[in-house]
Amino acid sequence: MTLPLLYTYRRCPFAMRARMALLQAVVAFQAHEVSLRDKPPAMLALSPKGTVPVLVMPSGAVLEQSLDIMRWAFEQTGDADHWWASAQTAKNMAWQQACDGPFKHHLDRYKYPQRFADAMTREHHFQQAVAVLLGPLEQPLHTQPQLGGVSPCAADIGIFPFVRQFAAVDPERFKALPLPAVKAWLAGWLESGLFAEAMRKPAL
Ligand SMILES: N[C@@H](CCC(=O)N[C@@H](CS)C(=O)NCC(=O)O)C(=O)O
Repeated sequence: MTLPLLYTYRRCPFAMRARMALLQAVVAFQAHEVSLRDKPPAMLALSPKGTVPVLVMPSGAVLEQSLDIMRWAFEQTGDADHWWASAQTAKNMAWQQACDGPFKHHLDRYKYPQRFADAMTREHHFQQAVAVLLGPLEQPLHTQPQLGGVSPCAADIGIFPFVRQFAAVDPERFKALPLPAVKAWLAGWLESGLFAEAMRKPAL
């Protein structure tokens, strides 16, 4: 094995952000698309927790958290464009934590209500997802196009795949939200070349 090997799942937002960081940093890697229902034994042997993404270095070292893979990717080029550094401000770290913590919690229960024994309604989780992340994000994205400022940073690609997932549950409902800056930011990322490249179907 000469290139780092990324165990990935195309539609997983954690894996999307890892792939986008590797592509943005122009770090060559080999991708292994996995089935979450039938995970490769080689991946489970290296990372028994069984989530993707997992990055295996030629040295055998393993990174099994998407944010660690992103940091590693940007470090390989000395973070030349400051994508990682700009994501490490107190504000951007707080956005990332709000995304991965409370927003993801409500997103999962809004998207997959049947998977959770939950006393709260789907509507509650929709409203809370807006309250903990999307509503508050409107203000910074109203004054600057990206969380990185004029240019994007790792927080932009770290967060938008989850907002994409939220929007896709009920696109009409998302479209009706009074959050023009968040919607424009998401639309920009969905149309970006980086996202298109990260979502390219693996060759069969
Ligand atoms: N904290 C992990 C979370 C990764 C994660 O939860 N990935 C999901 C897919 S989106 C997964 O692999 N779930 C395991 C499964 O569904 O069996 C990270 O940031 O990489």
